[in-house]
Amino acid sequence: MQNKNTPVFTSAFEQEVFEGLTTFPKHLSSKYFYDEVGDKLFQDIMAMPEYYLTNCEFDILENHKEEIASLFAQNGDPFSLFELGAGDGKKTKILLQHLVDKSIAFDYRPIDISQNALDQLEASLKLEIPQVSINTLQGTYFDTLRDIGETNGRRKVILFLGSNIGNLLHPQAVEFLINMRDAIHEDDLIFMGLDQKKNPQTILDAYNDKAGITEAFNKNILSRINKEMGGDFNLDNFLHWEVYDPETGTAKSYLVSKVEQTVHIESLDLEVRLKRWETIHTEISQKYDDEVVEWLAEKSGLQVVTSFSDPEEYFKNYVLKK
Ligand code: AVJ
Repeated sequence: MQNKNTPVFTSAFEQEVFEGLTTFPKHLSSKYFYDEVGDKLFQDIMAMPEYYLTNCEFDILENHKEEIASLFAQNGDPFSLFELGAGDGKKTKILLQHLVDKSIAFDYRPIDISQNALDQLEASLKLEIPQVSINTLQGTYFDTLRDIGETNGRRKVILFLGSNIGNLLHPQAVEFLINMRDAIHEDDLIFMGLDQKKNPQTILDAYNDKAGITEAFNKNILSRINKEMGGDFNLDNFLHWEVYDPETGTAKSYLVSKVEQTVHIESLDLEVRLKRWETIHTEISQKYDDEVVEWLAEKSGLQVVTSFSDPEEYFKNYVLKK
């Protein structure tokens, strides 16, 4: 398949770029959207009116914080609040503030792939809610789940907000949930936000904003290849294209080549040829309903304890345990 010798990769990112661009159909992983520029673009996305997910989850946390906090606190033993993919922590701060106000004993352990995001989160928390004891951990979900599993002592609550698991296909999501299950004990909880199936137009609009922020976010992976691997992608030669399949609940993002082109990536010693209208698949954003969540939980050896929703049921936060 490969028309070049496989180069020596200096990172997983390089290896995945090489593999994704030397296969058919081409693909790149959305986990590489997030450098400093990508983090900022995602914050801009969360602030867009079309991207309802953030506001819905914010409202759910705001409206149900009492109930959520007492679920987390259980019998009052101190617990560790882990958060996978913490990002800017904007929504989490509602819970953190409430836990502090209720004098509930906990420490906060946000995890993110982006050290930049963690630094910003830690700095802002020191200013806004200085009572919170915070320990950041940089890494991928898979690495850090192992670390969580090896952390002994306090009861654990793992936050996984923002429908972040939606970037995974169901089999990978199950694998991931099994890893989560292995990282927790009987009394521990998982609190997971999952975007719900709804009017397909609403979903499409959330991933296809007129201002082009999502387009810039999607194309940031090409910018990163340009910057970090000496690529010469011309971003104007690509269209951002979003599709949503209401049957499967899967939203998919593509970069579509508007022209026949050859791209050179220096550090991979790679020439990438793209035909006119050829696609690079970059992201899935899976949408769920209660039945699918029950099924995922069951496949992963987890139980759904309860869930919280906004009035329109656009978004739900599920509480899971072993
Ligand atoms: C951060 C994975 C939840 O899929 O909705 C936003 C990322 N992509 N707009 C999502 C994203 C395009 C987002 N997640």
